[in-house]
Amino acid sequence: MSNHLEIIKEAIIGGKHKDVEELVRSALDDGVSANAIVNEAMIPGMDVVGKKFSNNEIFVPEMLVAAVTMNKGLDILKPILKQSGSKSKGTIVMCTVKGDLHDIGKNLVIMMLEGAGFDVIDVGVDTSVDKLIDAVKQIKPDVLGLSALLTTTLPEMAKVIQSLEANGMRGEVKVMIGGAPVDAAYSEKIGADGYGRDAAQAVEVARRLIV
Ligand code: B12
Repeated sequence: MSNHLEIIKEAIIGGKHKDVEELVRSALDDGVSANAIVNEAMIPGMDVVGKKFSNNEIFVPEMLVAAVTMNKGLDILKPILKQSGSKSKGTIVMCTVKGDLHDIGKNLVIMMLEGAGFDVIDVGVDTSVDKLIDAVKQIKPDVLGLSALLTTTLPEMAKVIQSLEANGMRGEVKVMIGGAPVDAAYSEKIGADGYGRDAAQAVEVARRLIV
């Protein structure tokens, strides 16, 4: 079993986007859980990619092909992780904030939230404050989830909260934030309602916020 996980991790690191679907299917066929594939192979693989990028061992094209590989693998796992048929536990609007194109973490959070029975509306990446205000007005979600991976896009999270306040909407929706540069202190500083370190914590935070 651990052999499957090691091979999938290496496929992410090496950007083997043509092989990943078959590798994931083969692991599932041999009884490896979708959760293990995500948490013990794919995410650790992306961590290695990040470290290599930081050390100038790889560059944006390699990072991109690793991301494509990750997303192809996730596409296969999505229906398995998604819970069906149960009553919705609440509605969540999710996005990556303006200026930020990273969506792997957001997509994982969405998969886990859906798996836990929430209805999730994905408004995409590079999402402007105005688009989010419109989405909250129209969809009336219980929770607005914001993802950011760049230190330069973090301030967008504060802008969203300020704009909700300015529009008299802050009381209508809880705001949950996450992404690699985000932490609990930042969440408190900008007045968010919750912060999750990973997709599993995102589910815990959403459960706590929707009572
Ligand atoms: C893949 C990747 C890319 C891909 C993105 C493809 C895609 N479709 O997402 C591409 C190649 C496009 C890319 C581009 C860039 N990237 Co990039 N990228 C990465 C990389 C390697 C992995 C990110 C990732 O997917 N991680 C895996 C997921 C599962 O983890 P995650 O996103 O953190 O999400 C988890 C948690 O944070 C949490 N979470 C996430 N969102 C939310 C939301 C909520 C509400 C909650 C509760 C939780 C939560 O749960 C998730 C699941 O567990 C990281 C390095 C790293 N290790 O983080 C760099 C990294 C983020 N990138 C970086 C940089 C610099 C860039 C570029 C500026 C490079 C360039 N010179 O062009 C551009 C910026 C483009 C843009 N405008 O967004 C830097 C950021 C540095 C910084 N401090 O700001 C990093 C850290 C690399 C580095 N070490 O320097 N990147």
